[in-house]
Amino acid sequence: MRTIYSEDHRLHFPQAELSGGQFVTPFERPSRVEYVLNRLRERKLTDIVPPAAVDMRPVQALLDPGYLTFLETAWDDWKTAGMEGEIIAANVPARGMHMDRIPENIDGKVGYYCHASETAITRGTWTAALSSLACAQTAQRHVAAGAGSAFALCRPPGHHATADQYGGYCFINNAAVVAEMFRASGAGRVAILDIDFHHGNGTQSLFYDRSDVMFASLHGAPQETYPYYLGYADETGKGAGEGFNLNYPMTAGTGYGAWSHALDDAIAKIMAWGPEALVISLGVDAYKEDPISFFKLESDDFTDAGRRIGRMKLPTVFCMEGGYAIEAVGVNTVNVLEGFMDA
Ligand code: SP5
Ligand code: ZN
Repeated sequence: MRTIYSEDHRLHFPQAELSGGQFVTPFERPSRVEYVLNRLRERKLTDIVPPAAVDMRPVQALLDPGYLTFLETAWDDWKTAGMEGEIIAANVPARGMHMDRIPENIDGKVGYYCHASETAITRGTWTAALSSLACAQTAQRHVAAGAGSAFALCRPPGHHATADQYGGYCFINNAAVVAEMFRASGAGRVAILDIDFHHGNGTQSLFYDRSDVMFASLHGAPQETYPYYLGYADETGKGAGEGFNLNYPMTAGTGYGAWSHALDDAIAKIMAWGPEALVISLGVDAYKEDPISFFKLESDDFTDAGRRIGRMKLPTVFCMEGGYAIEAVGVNTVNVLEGFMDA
């Protein structure tokens, strides 16, 4: 399986993440990717290529153009306004306030376009986010051209980003753009299966009223963990999209027994629908040692999960999402890919 990778991800490395009332080194940091690259090489998965140029057309179609302009210009606007530090949202349009009026002031704009203030924007964030997107797009073209699968080693990740909000370490929803590109390249039905520990709120929101893209997510229950305000089992889609959104929230301490049961259910429902392409939001933060998560998967479980996904026998693009037990991220990620190829 080919890996698409760009070193430009390194341009996104904020100094700080707001966590537990303190500023800490972000959990989502550049070294995560180094562990994945090292493990790919160790396992001789050495077909690692840089992405082609990003294509903004499918992105403009799916995401809010004002949001994209904001991401592109936020750093300069922040500095021009005399702000000393990195961009961190200090305000949000909360209950009872206007949700649809965009302030002119950059501090106000930041809150309008952000849903989680743990995520900072810094000088290189936009370039890095575009390079991450480019990896996903190149992987999609490779698979659309007939390769059975591809791995987009995306960083920063994407599945928490909506049409007009960043957060959860995500800026552009790579997996959603890949699904949209599969639709544009002729697939009538596309499934997105999200196995990151966190609910893929961004992806869900982008396709919630659509029947051409099915979204399934296995994640920590929103009562107990980020993103807190979405990801309940009764969110099944709306309008034409009713029945095309599947959430599997699970409680703290969930191990591979219950988790793989949910995976099998999601896979069965996806297969019964008959999609022509599959996008995997590949986070490995369901791992037992993950510092911000609470599932109990072992490294071998990721191999088994990959095998179950591989048995779907669908053209598949893997987009890297989360995973913060840094030294195990490489093994766990590559285990999924090897299980997939072994199926
Ligand atoms: C892509 C992805 O996995 N995003 C995850 C975003 C999680 N945001 C909330 C992080 C909360 C960290 N607080 C940790 C306290 C640890 N004791
Ligand atoms: Zn996650």
